[in-house]
Amino acid sequence: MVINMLLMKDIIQEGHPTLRKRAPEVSLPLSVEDFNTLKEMMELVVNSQNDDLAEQYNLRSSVGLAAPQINVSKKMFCIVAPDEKTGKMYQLAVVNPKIISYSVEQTYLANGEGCLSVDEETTGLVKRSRRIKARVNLVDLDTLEVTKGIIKLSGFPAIVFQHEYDHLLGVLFVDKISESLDHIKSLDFGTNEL
Ligand code: UDB
Ligand code: ZN
Repeated sequence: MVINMLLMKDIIQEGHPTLRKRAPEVSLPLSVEDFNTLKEMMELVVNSQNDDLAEQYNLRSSVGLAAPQINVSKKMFCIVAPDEKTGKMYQLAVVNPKIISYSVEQTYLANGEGCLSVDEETTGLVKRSRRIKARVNLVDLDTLEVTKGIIKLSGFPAIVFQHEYDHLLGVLFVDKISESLDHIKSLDFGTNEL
């Protein structure tokens, strides 16, 4: 029996004060409550990439979700996003991330970014670092294990990571929109469909 499935109605929208707060760190070891929250967030993102479930529950095909977006002001997020070169899926449940280095080289999604917490029509070009290195706690949602580590990401997964990380700082992509980024090599990666 499905008890607690997150839906689009559970995602708060621009204008809600929680989206503008700097989220406090999650206390470790992870509480059962925080673990369950992460698991529900991951389930929504995974379900949103399933055509049948997306249609049934009216889900926007999503690549990431940060806890403040469901009105939980804590430093945690989920990512389910492909490497645009290899197609390899990165599925990450992240707690207390800290980006420790940013490549000088920048990039942006040629089709622009959107956000689950911003109305669907709003998109814009956002400059991001092409590669990042972050200190993270990765949560295994099957075993409850939390592993401290350093991850390096590049391309699309790095863009998603930076977008979700911004949510933990109270920053939205609309704060960062540029008119033209013609001087930077873009990541033009299909349409905005998975
Ligand atoms: C998304 N999806 O999930 F370039 F295969 C967006 C929405 C807001 C349009 C649903 C998305 O960008 N999908 C996508 C894009 C591609 C290629 C592809 C699929 N988010 C997550 C979000 O709002 N998290 O807070 C917005 C993304 C914009 C850039 C990174 C995250
Ligand atoms: Zn977002």
